Amino acid sequence: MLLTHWLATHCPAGPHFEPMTKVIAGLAKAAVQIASHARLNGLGGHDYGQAAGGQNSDGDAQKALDVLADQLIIEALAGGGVAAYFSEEQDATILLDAEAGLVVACDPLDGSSNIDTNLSVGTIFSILPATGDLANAALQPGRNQLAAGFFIYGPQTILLLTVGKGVATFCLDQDGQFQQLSWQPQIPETTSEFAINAAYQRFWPTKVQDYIAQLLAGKDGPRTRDFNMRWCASLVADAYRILRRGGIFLYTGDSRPGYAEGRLRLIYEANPIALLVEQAGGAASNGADRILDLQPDSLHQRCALVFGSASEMAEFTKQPEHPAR
Ligand code: AFP
Repeated sequence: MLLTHWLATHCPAGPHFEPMTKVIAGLAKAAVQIASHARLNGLGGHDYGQAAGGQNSDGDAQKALDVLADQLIIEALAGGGVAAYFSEEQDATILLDAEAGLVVACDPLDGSSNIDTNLSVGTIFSILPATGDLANAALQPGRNQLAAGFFIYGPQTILLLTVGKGVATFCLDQDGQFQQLSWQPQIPETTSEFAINAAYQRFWPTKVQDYIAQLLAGKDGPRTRDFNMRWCASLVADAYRILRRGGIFLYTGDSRPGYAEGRLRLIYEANPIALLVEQAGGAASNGADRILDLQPDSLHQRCALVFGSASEMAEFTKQPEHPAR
């Protein structure tokens, strides 16, 4: 089934039906263009991994494809249905159609430090109901999301999408069309695989230190089995793997300056990933509280993000907190 047909037959009926089908189709159109630029990076004099000269809201140097992806999405959303657009690459709200009923929050190109290493990158999106104060309409808890998903640009370009009734997946075919896959993600309840950037171990809270030490102890330790580790430094790639075969992903706060709340952003990274993960039977928290219940205070605020297989999430959550040693 083509994405357009799936949208027409699966988006919830009601006032948001028509704009939601238009918005998701618009995001897919932008994703086809982003995928093409990523795939052809280095040809025609283009180097999309190079610094674009600007900085994003957090002071991260913007890559050329960060900026291009953001512009392609804005152009696609200007087609209608969206009152306001919020982006990792934009300091302020982009007001579009004040009469429209939806707002969209995006990380236009997640994992951009991987562009010139030919690793998977992606576009993460969250669709929320527009509220009266459009400038702050993204400041809603993630449980309000009407739809969410991400495109991953890797060996395949795949869309993972939820409109609140499970997760559907679509693969970009050779004709530039998203075709539905039979895969409907259900995260395995248990796992023996974890994802964390171990380079920062000395900065982790003691709860994370103790938990990871137990996993590393393997079958000789309290978990009585060996664990494997993966870290893609691309949230969409780690999330895709976990949605496919289970696992637990951890990016919590740590003692590095500026990392008290970790690295990932609540509104346009943690919330959409958390909705997909819960819709696929997993769990997502900030280490203590459900991500989707967190009330954002500002557009670019960071939050600790732990997600994955439900039983492993319970194992991490019950790990006692200790004062810093
Ligand atoms: P970039 O977009 O700057 O590459 O950051 C990617 C990311 O936000 C997320 O996709 C990764 O999970 C995380 O950062 C990797 O962070 P570390 O570089 O600290 O491992």
